[in-house]
Amino acid sequence: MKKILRVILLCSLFATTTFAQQQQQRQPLPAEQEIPLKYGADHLGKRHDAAMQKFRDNRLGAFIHWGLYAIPGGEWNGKVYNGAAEWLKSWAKVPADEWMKLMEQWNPEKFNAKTWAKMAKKMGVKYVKITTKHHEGFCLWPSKYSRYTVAQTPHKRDVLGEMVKAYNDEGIDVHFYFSVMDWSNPDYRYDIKSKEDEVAFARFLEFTDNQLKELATRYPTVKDFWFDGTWDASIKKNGWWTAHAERMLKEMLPGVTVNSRLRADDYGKRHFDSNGHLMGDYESGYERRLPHPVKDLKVTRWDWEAVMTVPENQWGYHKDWSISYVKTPLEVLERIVHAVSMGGNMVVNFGPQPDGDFRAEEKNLAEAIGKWMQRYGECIYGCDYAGWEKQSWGYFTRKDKQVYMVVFNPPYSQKLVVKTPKGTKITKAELPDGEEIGVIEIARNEYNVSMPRKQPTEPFVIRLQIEDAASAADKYRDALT
Ligand code: JFZ
Repeated sequence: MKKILRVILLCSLFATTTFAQQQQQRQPLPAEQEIPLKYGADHLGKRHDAAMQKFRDNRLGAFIHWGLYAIPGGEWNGKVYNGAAEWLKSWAKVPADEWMKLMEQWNPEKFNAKTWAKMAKKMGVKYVKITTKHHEGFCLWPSKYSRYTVAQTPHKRDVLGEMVKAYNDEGIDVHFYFSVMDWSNPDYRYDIKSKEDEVAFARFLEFTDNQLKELATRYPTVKDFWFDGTWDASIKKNGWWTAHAERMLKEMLPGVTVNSRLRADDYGKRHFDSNGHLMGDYESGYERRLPHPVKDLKVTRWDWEAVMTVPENQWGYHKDWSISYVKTPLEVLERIVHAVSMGGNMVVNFGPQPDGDFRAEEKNLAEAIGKWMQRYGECIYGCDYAGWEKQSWGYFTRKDKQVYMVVFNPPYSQKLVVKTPKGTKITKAELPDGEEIGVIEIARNEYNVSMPRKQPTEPFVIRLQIEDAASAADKYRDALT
């Protein structure tokens, strides 16, 4: 008997150590075991300053992918390419000088930044990310460091400047997308294999610094830089530059936020440094996909932002959307809620037409999302991960003492099951307009919330008022065993 007990004791000890070890592996290394890094994370943990809080509270954003690629719209020499339209130059192997002839056709006669800003406002987005320069190299601002800018087109206008002003006038924050990889610059290198590469790439990084400084100086209200095109070996071998670019922008623009995709550390490790710390201010790896709402809860430890296309994979304007599945407004909405329920932001992409107008599908989408946000936006803006167990009817979000149930799949039982964490009590359930909703406690930390009296015809929100019940008397007694 004693022997059996000893075996059990040993086994359970063994089990606890391995579990503890596993837990430790998923956390960053203890400080004394960390590798010294010159170009690792520039701060540890979430930022809590006002600018970062604003970034986080905004929650819903729009992406604008606009450039020369909008003109061919996925078609080159009579052939339609199914790949992302903004990559057409690469799919159709068009040389840079030939591609840049598209500048002669850049004349978006219907472009009106104020109309765009009104559309964004109506959609309920709190910020807009704009492609200042995509991989093709065409600049939406009159950069003095490049020959390929809006200023050298028949249209001539600084469309970026007009957008910044119009969005800001509507109270919408502007974020800049910037591709480091630049197909128009002969100094760009995919890798560094010779002295010549090194010299050319050093020139290229100086050019990039100049463009970044120019953007920060011309448009000082910019709130964020979202870097892209940073995956090549040339950048990974120059991690120092990514750390420098982050610091330079932060010195020029106090409070500015920078995405993790910019960064590489001393060893070329990207997004998370060699010690497991997130670089930049928020993780930007979720692209056209989202973390699993139960298995991937680790993402709630850092800030993150997902970006999403409406068709499967088109960012820039593509003339034929029938080549892939196009998400419905309800599907887009569910992804927005999904992201916020896990402490992330969601950015919905738009690819404006070459004439400066938006395609009908995008206008409809913006309107449908806006209508819902108008009614239920309180479960999105300023909300965060609630820490409550996921239920199959939908998602939880939280703001202070309010937990929002966002119901996408009401059950046949008409009872919405809610399980609260230990010590938390629901004191009231109501619709956003104040109509009270029945809620009964059916077991310890388990409730049935009723459906609204009027059967909803769209995803809806129930606001729960909560209380830490630590002080309240516990009416349930465990049986003595
Ligand atoms: C990049 C671009 O190449 C694309 O054209 C678009 O601008 C998009 C927003 O960003 O594409 C990527 C970049 C990174 C990943 C996927 C697509 N990624 O990390 O999964």
